[in-house]
Amino acid sequence: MTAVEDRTGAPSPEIGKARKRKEDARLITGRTTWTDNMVLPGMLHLAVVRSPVAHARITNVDVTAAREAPGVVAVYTGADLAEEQGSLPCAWPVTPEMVNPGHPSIAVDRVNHVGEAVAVIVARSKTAAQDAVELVDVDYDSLPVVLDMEEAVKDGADLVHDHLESNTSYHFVFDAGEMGTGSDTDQAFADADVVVSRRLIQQRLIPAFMEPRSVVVQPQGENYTMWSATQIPHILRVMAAMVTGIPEHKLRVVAPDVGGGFGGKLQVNPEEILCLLIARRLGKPVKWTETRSESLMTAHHGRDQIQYVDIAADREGNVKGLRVRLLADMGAYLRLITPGVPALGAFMYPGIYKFPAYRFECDGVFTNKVPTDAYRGAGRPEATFAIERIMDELAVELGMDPMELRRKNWINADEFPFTTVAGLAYDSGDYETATQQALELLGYDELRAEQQRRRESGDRVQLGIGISTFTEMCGLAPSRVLGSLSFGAGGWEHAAIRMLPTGKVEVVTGSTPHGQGHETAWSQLVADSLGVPFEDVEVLHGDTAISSRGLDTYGSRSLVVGGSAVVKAADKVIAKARKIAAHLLEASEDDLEFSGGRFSVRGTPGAGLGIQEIALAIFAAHDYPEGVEPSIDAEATFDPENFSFPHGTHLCAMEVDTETGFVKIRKYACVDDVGTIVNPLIVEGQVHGGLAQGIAQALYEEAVYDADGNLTTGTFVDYLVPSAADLPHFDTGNTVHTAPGNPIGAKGVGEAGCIASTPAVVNAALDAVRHLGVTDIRMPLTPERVWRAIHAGGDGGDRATAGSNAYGGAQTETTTGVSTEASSLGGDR
Ligand code: MCN
Repeated sequence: MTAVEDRTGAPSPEIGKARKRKEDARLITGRTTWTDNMVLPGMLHLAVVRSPVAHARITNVDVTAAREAPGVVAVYTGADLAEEQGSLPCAWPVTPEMVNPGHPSIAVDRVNHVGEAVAVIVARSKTAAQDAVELVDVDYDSLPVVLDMEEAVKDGADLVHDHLESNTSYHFVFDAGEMGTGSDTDQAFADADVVVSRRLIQQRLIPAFMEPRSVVVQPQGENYTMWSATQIPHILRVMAAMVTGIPEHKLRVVAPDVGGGFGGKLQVNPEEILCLLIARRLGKPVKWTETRSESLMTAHHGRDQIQYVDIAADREGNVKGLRVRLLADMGAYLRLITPGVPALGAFMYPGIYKFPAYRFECDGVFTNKVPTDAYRGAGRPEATFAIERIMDELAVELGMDPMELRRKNWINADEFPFTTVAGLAYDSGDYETATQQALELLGYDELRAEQQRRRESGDRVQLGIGISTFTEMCGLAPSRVLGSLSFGAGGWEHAAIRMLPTGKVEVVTGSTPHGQGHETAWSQLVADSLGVPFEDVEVLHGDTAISSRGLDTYGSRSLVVGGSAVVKAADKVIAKARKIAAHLLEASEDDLEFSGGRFSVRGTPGAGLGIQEIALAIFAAHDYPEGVEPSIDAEATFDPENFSFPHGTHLCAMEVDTETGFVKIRKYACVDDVGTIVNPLIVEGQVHGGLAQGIAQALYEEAVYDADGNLTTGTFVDYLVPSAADLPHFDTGNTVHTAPGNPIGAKGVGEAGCIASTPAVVNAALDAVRHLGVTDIRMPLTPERVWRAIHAGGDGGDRATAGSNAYGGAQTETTTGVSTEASSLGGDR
């Protein structure tokens, strides 16, 4: 029985039904309006002149030729817009001392990464604008390029922002001993029998959403409408109003159907602000749509951290302490939540284990690269990778089975709710049951036997099994908690439900789907809550003129927070309809039962009224009770008390060809617990999508810069986003432990697969070749790296750049020369 059934007492025919998504027909047949499809009378087109150098003073920008080019209406430089452009916002000052250098939408006198805007062309056609880009002549006076974080934090290092004292933006610390959630970490390490230390690399990734970023701004007198392929129309409206000074009530932001975001569209983009400024100046509609190369080069990137991880344990395998030190690459500027990403991860490093002591430190470091920011999981994949990798390393050190080590240390089912050493109260779950099911799905015992046979026979193809038993914090979330973490916004969500005269239902949500299928899932929630047919529900979203309040979609928060607001609004609708029904049925409200969309009088089976009939009656409003307004609608805002904590066990069986370094996922099995499942088809799809991205980090994707700060993976030829054909079949399953913190009982699923899968894949590869002396392989596990790790030791080294992709080509240059030696920053081995 689900929490929703508990709540209404009514049968729940929709919750749990694998409905096909109602939005898909228009999306997959192209019968929708993407932002770039918008055509407005007199609309002008923007193209951006971008810096080809990573760090330089701008000494001159000559736009004369561009201004005279055919079709060009105007050309603006940073100097032209300096007075009005303000600074792009950073909404997460993780420490009071955090240094934020500010971020102009268009560079004025210096550039700090390749791709930064230095001029913008406005023309009557897109091609005219793009052609004129070539005619802008910019003189740069080069400055030293800072790329390597370990170098950047040293005394005397070259500076990204030379008016600052160092390249460190902030130093964030969570010390469980000081916070009172754990014991003294240094003491725990001093007392431990065994300490294992690793330096792990979270490579830089690029959110490769299908629809490129695109924005159209239409000025109408003092009013502006902005259409943008964004995940955050509500937040964008607030931020854009603050940056440009356009009054918030004069600015409408619309996110039409949006083709994916993965965190990459959780941003206030320079081009969104430029479109507003230029539309205001010219009084004409303007449009900007990026090319794919612009997207890869300038949309914010994800991950890019160096993790120094130490784990302490006794000889029996009881974990005693965890120490994490991070260098987190901010890139050249702090974007919307750049500094918060690693800080959010801080709370997840202990994973599902009962550590008595924990200390986390992070330096946010400026480099001359594109800023990093949210990317599916944002902080939690990095944390999960670190803990699941180091648990395996500890198991090797202790000579223990890695699953036995996990079992020995994880939180048991009867210990929930459990407050971890990081201070989070995990809500519900059962790691053992999920693990058992996953082991069966994988066929663990047979694969272990095969692994043994291959090892003994010295087979060229070795087999490994990787484990990731994970949890994550999602459903972002309680406004007070986010406030205590210095996040600039709250975590509530808003919904409104209107019963229309014909009995149809309009649902307005502050959630902003960009591929997650909210129209379908929210219809299921409302159909069950109000007892109306699924087809009678319409879900409206993504337009601040229609859904005026909302905090949008990210952090796997929409069902848990936004869906709960919908359920809460439905409760209010039922309460109001009950008053009207009691009046019309001449019965007391207390004598009415509501089930299956119908109010009936207890003890009088024939007497009843459907909620959809009541909607028509109240529209006519000929007969309704005193003190009741003649409408059936309601609004609700839901702000949960806690995050939700999905968990699961992910297992990967991996074949490694020891002669070529090629790896192949033989089998992938996972069992996830996301509480009440509203739509199993959507949940499975979300898990599949997340797995694709998590596996892609492990095996394929990496943003690489050369020594001058040029992105050498600026096309999909070099930045390897896997297709379905590159991925294995996934054997998925679920356990259900409802979340006590929301009326649906749900936990988020949007990021789970991405968070869990990366360490499972890397652990599998290592498990296959560990007997050959390999202790680490750097992601992505290209054949070259795997081969090098097997035959030359280390972690396979930096990725080749020029003239190469991950699957071969000449290695003519390496990235930033980061040492591949094990760290000396952690405890002793
Ligand atoms: N769901 C469900 N039962 C559950 C949990 C979720 O039926 N117990 C359904 C929900 O109703 C919703 C979907 O699964 O339709 C995802 O719900 P949720 O976990 O609440 O996540 P959000 O809707 O908040 O989506 C955000 C999440 C994130 S953070 C990223 S990144 C991501 C993701 O979703 N980006 C995506 N999935 C994506 N999917 C697509 N197609 N495109 C993206 O850009």
